Amino acid sequence: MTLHLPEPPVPPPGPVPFAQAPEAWPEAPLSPVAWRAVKAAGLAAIGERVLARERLDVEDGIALFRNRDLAAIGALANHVRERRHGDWTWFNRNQHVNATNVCEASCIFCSFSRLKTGDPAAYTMAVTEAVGRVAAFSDTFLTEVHMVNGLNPDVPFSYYLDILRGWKRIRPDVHIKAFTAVEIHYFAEKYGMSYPSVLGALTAAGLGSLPGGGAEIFHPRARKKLCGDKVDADGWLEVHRTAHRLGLRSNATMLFGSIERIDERVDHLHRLRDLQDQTGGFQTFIPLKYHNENNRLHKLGEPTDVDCLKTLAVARLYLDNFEHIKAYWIMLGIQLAQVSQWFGVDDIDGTVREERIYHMAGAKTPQELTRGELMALIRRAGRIPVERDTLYHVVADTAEAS
Ligand code: V47
Repeated sequence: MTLHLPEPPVPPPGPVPFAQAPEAWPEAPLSPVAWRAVKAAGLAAIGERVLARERLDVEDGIALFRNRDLAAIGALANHVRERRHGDWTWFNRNQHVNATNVCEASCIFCSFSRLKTGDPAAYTMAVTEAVGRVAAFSDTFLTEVHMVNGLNPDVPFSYYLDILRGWKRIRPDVHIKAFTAVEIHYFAEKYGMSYPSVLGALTAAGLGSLPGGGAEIFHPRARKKLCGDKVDADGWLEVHRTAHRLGLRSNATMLFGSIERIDERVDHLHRLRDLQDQTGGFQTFIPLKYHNENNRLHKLGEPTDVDCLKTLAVARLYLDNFEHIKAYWIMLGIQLAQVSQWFGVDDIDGTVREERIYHMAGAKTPQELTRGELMALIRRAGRIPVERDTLYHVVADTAEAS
């Protein structure tokens, strides 16, 4: 089916301002002990640039990943994290919905999708069911619904518009963060629309921002192996560029710890930093740890905790124009999410409720944490919990730090 919708108006290009000024926090010096560790790790030159707020280059990124001294890398990342956010760690109250897992793409790391309608465990919720998932919690405080889906060839574009409209009807105040760039690209191809018209129609129906999924690894060698039949890096980045131009904020992810090389991780970070320089529209970077159950890469081990912490820390150091680095507690585990707050992380995502993608890939974390549990896990890690909405406004009566 082809929908012919008018192109939405395009605001003038230009950077979108950060929600919070990077200079918001006074800079504390790196402790002498930490600096000695940085020097002993052979990272003095990189450390000096970090302290001077100078940009790291590709070779620095590779050197950091190759360096074995996690404590030294973490100390630098923590310095940057505290420079931007002090002791605050952000979280939100959100709900995840995956309306369909039917997916034309065959990404070898994915445990969630099913190729065809009718395959065992394939599902497509009726619009009323998807709307009902949010309606069921109408007495619970919520600021965000997060939806991502498979690339389902059997539903019309109106299916997604109706879900968004249904949610807005029952929860007009809730921000809807939905559809990866891969889905937006798929809608454009399948329904014969441009990126701006897809995004314009979804926004008119209630979409508030884009999540960061589908980025995987941008480098063509790894991408071809991991997910060769979905949109390439340029397409993914172009969708986000378009979203930012239309005034939508978005997130970015990187699937790490499967078959990618270190230089491919740095290439990935570099491409994101480049686009952020041009648009300023990314809010948060979320490194996603590869999970190995129930997918075609199951023979691979999962990345170690050391690798997870290092990846979060290097991301904090390399992405000097990203305001937030998120440790998604669902995929990292609660304890590592706590530790990560000393390795560059300032956000741990939200209450979540009903997560499928990671639990089908073997995640052992709970399906949901309450606001109290999230706040306790942040406090026990020695940080101050601050509840936010999707766009990082402090939720008024829960500003613990103010
Ligand atoms: O795009 C799928 C990844 C992503 C596996 O924007 C896997 O706030 C590891 O993007 N092992 C979807 N990773 C989740 C996502 C996300 C999550 C939380 C917050 C936000 C945000 C975005 O999950 C996919 C893919 O990269 N993924 N399967 C797996 N076996």
